[in-house]
Amino acid sequence: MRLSASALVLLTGCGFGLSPEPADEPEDTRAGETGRRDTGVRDTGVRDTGRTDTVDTGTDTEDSATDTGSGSRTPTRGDLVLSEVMCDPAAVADSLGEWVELANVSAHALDLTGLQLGDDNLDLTTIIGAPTLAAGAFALLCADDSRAANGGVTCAATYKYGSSGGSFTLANAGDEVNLLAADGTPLDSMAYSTGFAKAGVSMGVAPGQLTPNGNDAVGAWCPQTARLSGGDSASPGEANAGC
Ligand SMILES: [Ca+2]
Ligand SMILES: [Ca+2]
Ligand SMILES: [Ca+2]
Repeated sequence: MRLSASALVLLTGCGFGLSPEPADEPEDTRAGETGRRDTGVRDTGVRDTGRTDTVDTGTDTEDSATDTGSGSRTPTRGDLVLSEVMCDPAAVADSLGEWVELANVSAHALDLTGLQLGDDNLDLTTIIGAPTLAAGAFALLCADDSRAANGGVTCAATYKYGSSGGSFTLANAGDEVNLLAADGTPLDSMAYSTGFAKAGVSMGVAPGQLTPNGNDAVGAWCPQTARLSGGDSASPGEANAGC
């Protein structure tokens, strides 16, 4: 019994020891070749996947449906309105005193991080700061956030002032203001021509026209006459006076 069992073990061991060896060699070789080919395939796959993910994440899903974690959400079209512009400050230089006011006309707090301002010549710039704007509230995006320097307004964020790429200005004769979400989605725009901007007086949208389409008519905009500490007139950060 013991001998026959040992013999079986030996025979079995020899049998398995002989047969796998020749079989392993081609398998290993194939695995190596396949692995090299897979590496090339995987590189292509990773590139493709990365592009797809980047596009998907930056566009629809997160911006339209995801809270930002602080109870606010990223704005979509209809949430924000360009409500007031100080195109031609008189108390201070334009490079210090220009600003754009936004109104949150949605029912949600909005995370303004990454908002972009530009004109039709693509003077596009991303705001500096990460403000949250409460539902129904107004906030200023400014060339300069120092109240002592900018004519006396409080700013939620700033932008790079200038009329070349990566900066933004409000021309006195005529210009456009385009507001884009962080992913480039257009949120609102307005345009004006000569005669719209008045020295030392901002222009604001009448409360009844405070929608992305309502502010497209020049007649919806009117001078804001509350006096600022610096001497100019505007209604920064608060509801506008009617026309
Ligand atoms: Ca100006
Ligand atoms: Ca508009
Ligand atoms: Ca205002």
